[in-house]
Amino acid sequence: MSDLIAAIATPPIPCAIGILRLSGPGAAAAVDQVFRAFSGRTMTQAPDRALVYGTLLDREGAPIDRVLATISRAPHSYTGEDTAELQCHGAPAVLALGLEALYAAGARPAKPGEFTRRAFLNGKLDLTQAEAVGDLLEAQTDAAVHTAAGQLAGGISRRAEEIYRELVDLSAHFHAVLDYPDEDIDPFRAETLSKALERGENGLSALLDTYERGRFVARGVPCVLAGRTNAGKSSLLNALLGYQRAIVTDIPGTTRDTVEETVRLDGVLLRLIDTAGLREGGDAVERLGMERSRAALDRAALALLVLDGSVPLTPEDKIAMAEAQRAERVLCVVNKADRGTVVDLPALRARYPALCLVSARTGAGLSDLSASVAALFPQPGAGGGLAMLTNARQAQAVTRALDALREAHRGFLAGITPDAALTDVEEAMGALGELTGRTVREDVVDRIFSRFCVGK
Ligand SMILES: Nc1nc2c(ncn2[C@@H]2O[C@H](COP(=O)(O)OP(=O)(O)OP(=O)(O)O)[C@@H](O)[C@H]2O)c(=O)[nH]1
Ligand SMILES: [Mg+2]
Repeated sequence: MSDLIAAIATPPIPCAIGILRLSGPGAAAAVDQVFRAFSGRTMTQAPDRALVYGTLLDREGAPIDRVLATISRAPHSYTGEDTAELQCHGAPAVLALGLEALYAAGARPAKPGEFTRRAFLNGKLDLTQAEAVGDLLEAQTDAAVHTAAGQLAGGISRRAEEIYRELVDLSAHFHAVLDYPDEDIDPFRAETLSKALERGENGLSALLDTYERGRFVARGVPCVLAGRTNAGKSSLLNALLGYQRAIVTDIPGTTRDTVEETVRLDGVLLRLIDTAGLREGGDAVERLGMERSRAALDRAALALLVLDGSVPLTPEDKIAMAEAQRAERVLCVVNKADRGTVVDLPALRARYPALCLVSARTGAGLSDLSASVAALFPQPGAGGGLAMLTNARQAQAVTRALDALREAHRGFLAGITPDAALTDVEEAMGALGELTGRTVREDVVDRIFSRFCVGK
């Protein structure tokens, strides 16, 4: 049995409108204790989802604001329960008094994400949709908004559900054949099983293929600025950010620790990591910094390899060029173009198909750099097949389902009995159930919703 929860759903700063939100049994009755409609009618009598104008009262019954109240009755609400909203002036003190009055009227404070959690428990959203709500709140680019919106609209759930249903049919049919040998049921054909498994595998691996892009869109591309000391890595970071984030000097070894900032380049969100310049020697601090540089490169989807193009390449550039290969992709950035370029550009172009000539000092070439990054990470547009996996939990569930189906298929082709293969099919169904939340452990649910803010 669920109880009545209340929260302030808007940020605690003076703003145009602030919203108090309630969900659970008795929501309308609680509002009636803190709100007087100018019409004289109570909210318990008010029609569903109509805006009612009136006065908000504090817990002593003193008027504190003029507000709009609305009731959405179960099951036609965000949470699937009776819910109420009070749209007040966005005054933090008014909202705090209003919330206190709601507590006095029987509500208790909502926990982080509890409204959305209830929506999930009441079947209003599945787990991937609930996660999409979180992604939408945190979206920093157009593509991230579109991806979260696609997931919220059920893009992933639909694809997972199609595969799930096919596997349910398969195992139901099979159990029927096994359990009722005397009944007139179509015999189970090996070919049917094999085909169905193959369809499931194809669907799941297509879904899994969306993960890398989906993750980059939702969380940003991990991108490391690599290069020898004094190549201009920190200058480039500052130029891309548009302010002096990192210290720049002409002393080699200026940057010693990693510095991380997010930046949007042509719609691509980059988690840009400035690192200690790579060179032989250096003091103990610098050497530790270089270890961090290497570790960052190992995790990077992109290295921006910064070279000082105004002087010939040095042995330290060669070290940096080799280290940059640790990243999944390398974009070569030939810097200091304002001083003239003496490095052998054709030779570099032959080695690095993605290459840009820039000046971190004047800003020349930075728009080309943005375009080159965008070309490496094409962003999905609005409505363009947006069912993308965006987090590790989703990817792990799909991977488990796919592995189980492959196992079933392998075993089946190797001649193990179909009922043994079906055990693996059922394992795949379990993993798909976890993806959408049909079957999911309580602690996993806790973790997902604890990421949300109070009032969401
Ligand atoms: N003329 C010119 N000078 C630049 C440019 N970019 C950087 N510099 C200069 O090069 C020197 C080194 O720049 P940094 O950005 O500190 O180089 P870094 O690669 O971060 O160096 P470390 O942190 O020591 O590894 C500074 O004196 C900068 O002003 C550029 O595009 N043109
Ligand atoms: Mg630096």
